[in-house]
Amino acid sequence: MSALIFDVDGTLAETEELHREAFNAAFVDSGLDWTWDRPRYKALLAVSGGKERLHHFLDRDGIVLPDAQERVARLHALKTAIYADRVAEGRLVLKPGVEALIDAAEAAGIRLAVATTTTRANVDALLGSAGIDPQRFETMVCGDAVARKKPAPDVYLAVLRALDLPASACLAFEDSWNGLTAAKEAGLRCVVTPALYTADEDFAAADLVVPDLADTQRFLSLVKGG
Ligand code: XBP
Ligand code: MG
Repeated sequence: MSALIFDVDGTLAETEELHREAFNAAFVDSGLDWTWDRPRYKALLAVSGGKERLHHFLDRDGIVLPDAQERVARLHALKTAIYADRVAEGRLVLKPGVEALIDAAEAAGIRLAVATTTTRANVDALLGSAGIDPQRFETMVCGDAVARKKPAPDVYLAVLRALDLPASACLAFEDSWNGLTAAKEAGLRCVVTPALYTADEDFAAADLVVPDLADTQRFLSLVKGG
């Protein structure tokens, strides 16, 4: 048996501009005069996880927020709701080759999984808007389910445990250095499709760097008979 393990943001779809838009909308709705433009968001993306990114922003900019833990959690919940609404409006499309690869893997009896830093709500919103049943993924491990987010390997190790498969029987798909590092530290081979905010990152550790996932048979051949 073998499996494909997908990252979400930047891999299934180009999502980070919509995340940035949702963060900024949450700031406005919360009466905060913060704005994350593209250069600032690019720098903040070094930290995976929306809540961790907010705390990093506060620390980096020396912003002291009373009850910061609670305020950040509330702010992130609002951002997540705004993001899900905008995804439901059809603002995102899957990246080239993603749906065909999912279909072909299933037809070949290759199992599917998700290993992401974002929330399950965001994954369901994206898959729902793309008309893909989340149940097609045998297991999904999302950011808050593990102690350490990417680049730590925790989400990938949790997926391998859930699949009861060795890393050698699986193939990971990522878009960022954080994600690639997490996959490699879990012992996985990893295909990288760089995204808008990650195109200039270091992918030397990747097993393959391709512009998109259109070459379905190439990826399936890497895990067939696994
Ligand atoms: C990318 C991330 C996430 C998103 C924002 O996740 O680091 O934090 O930027 O989503 P992935 P949240 O592992 O799928 O590339 O605000 O829900 O964290
Ligand atoms: Mg990603």
